[in-house]
Amino acid sequence: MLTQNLGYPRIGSQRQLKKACEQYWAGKIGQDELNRVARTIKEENWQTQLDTGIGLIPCNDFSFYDQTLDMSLLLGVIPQRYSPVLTQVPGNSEIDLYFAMARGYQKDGLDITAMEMTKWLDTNYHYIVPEFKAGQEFAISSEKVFGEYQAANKLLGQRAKPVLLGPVSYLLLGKEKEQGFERIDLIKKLVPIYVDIINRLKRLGAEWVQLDEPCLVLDLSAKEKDAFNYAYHCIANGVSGVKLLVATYFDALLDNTQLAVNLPVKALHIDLVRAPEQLDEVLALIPPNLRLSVGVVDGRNVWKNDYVRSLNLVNKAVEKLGADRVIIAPSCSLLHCPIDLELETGIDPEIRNWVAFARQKLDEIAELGQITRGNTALLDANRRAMESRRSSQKVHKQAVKSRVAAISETDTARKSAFPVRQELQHERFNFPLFPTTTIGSFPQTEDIRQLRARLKKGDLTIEQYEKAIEEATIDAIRWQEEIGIDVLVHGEFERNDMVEYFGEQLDGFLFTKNGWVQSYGSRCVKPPVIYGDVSRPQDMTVRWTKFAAAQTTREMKGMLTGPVTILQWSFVRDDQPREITANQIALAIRDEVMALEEAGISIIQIDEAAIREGLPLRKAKRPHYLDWAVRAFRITAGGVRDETQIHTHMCYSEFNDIIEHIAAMDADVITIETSRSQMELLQAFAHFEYPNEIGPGVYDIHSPRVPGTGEMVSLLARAAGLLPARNLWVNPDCGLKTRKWPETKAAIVNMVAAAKQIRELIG
Ligand code: THG
Ligand code: ZN
Repeated sequence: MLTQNLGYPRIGSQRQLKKACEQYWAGKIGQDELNRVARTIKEENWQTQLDTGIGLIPCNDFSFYDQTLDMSLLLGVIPQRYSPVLTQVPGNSEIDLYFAMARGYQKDGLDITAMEMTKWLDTNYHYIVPEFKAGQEFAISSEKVFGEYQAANKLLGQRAKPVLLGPVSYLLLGKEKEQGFERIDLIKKLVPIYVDIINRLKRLGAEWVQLDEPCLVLDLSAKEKDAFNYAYHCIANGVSGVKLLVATYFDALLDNTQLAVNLPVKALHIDLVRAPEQLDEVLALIPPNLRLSVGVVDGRNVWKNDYVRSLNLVNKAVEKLGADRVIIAPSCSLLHCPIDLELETGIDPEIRNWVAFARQKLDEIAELGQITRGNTALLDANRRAMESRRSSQKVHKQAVKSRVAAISETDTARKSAFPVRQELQHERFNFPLFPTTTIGSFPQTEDIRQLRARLKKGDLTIEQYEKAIEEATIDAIRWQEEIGIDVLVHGEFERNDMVEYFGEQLDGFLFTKNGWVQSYGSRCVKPPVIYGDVSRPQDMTVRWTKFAAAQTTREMKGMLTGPVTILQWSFVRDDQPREITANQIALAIRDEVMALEEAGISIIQIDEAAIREGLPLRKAKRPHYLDWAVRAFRITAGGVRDETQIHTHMCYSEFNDIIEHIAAMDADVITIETSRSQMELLQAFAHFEYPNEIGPGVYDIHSPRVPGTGEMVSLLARAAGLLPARNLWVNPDCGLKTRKWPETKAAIVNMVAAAKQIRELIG
């Protein structure tokens, strides 16, 4: 039986690509060195896959920043504003244009904004959104895919399989930058370019080409379905002698099954980890000759594969199709997994035996192939590992299960309704109109990062480390007092990441040393692994929050991450529904909230940055998710007194379709990212007559640009036109940790001045 992989992590096992890119951007290395690092990573990845014995091995899954941006360059979808990067700056080349599209270009007398970035379907990976205009033309504009195929072919021969984002998903995942057309109508102009690309790959020797069409698992309009038919019939007519594989992932095909199985291609890949139930329907409808790639090894999570379960699925497919029409594969690209479990020393050996990273998943795919060829000896060790995880005391904590089962309706609601709480809180705090605050983090300077690194290495004692963090915290507090912020934050200098920090302290979580996963560009995250029932052995944030509060007479916000965001940005258990895990985390965070209140903290922010991105891809599944997600948040906040003010924060997203659920969270104050959309987002809140208090971000922190007071005043005036002034707060967008101090200070000083002006204007 054939095996294949759909994509492999490209950051390098030591994050070599991150380091090389950042050095290139800083002008510390040249293009030759950057290319050398890239070549080494690609060759190592191919060699690893070759050694494992995988049948079809992907190429062009490498990217310097993002594979969707690679497609835009390949297809010539390059917005006009980037032309000067090549025409006006001698010495720049394609890679500089490419990085300019990804990151913007602010040097050589140019000031060009970056392209928009958004989440890749329901993952924590971000892609660069293609920008289309009405008269959009397409033309092959980069040689990368061909060069990469040739390099792979040299190493792998016929096993190298170029990967492209398919034409329909490429269009659907982009956006119109002008009015008066629909991007899906561009399919007619786009498809001939795909035909050219595939024919060129064929001439270079490609036997298989993989076209990713994740949009086949979304709710599609009739027109979008037609576009799939149109595109693939044109491609099938235009190319010959090359086998096309259409890859779908992250959910079931459902009502698109008929469409997908009848596309004129050689093979269809389906995700049987997210949606095992779709196998029956696909097998019932599959025409003769179409091969089926069964995604049975989880590309989105870190659990060791359950061979018995996978083989049940594989065998069912083989019974219907015969072994030569079935391909064994991971559920999706392995991009979303950490790279190599071998590099993790220091994980509890019992738990380690339940886990597989990308390299280990390749072995699993190869082993599943071997088992179907009769090597059943491979089953025993796997069975033992599964049994060990199912029955382990480390996973199952009766006390936690009982507590979740006992959550009552009163646990999920504040004592009084918001109007009562607002009265009490306004009396207690006596803030001016338009009170000022920030979202939580302050710049994580190189000095601060170094402290943590030195502590880990043993170059600093814990006392020395804490002393230095205390000093940074005090400095930040003094500065906030000086400039007159109303609600202070401690700056989070002691935290690495808003999820990892809590994962490190909660029971039931495992954290890794090197389990990096690409989040966007060179930025990576190290998601913790939730392996067991979650509980909170001791206070997590009280020490630092109390320390900070004691340095000032002003209000100090306690800062926590909410249960849905912790869940969303961790590797989660696959042996129980997500909502149960969310409730367990919610109880742990609730206990932390109560401990902060007990310690005298009167304003507590519970961030739910990721609540929107947890939304299921299919509309039909959304109401259930929103019910349990909102309930989990309400559990965290439900225990405090009416006078205690609960804040939450949500990142930039479309709120229109979920506004009633945001209101149902019933936070006293919500801060949202709005500055990039010029307060457009607030319209959803205004239209809904959102009852609670709200802090629309008044400046975009994603660039070092310092906003003027005037522009912030006019944004606030706009907000005050939409919502009652007594409900409005003043704050920036989130993410100051990625900024430097000089621009942060200048911008916040202007923001406080803006608050004063709007008070005079409106008060
Ligand atoms: N934490 C987690 N997931 C996230 C975010 C987060 N997903 C969405 C969004 N925020 C992604 N944004 C970032 C921003 C910065 C970084 C990562 C994701 C970052 N990472 C360091 C790097 O790659 O250099 C990691 C090193 C470190 O921890 O010091 O800066 O905030 N979980
Ligand atoms: Zn945010």
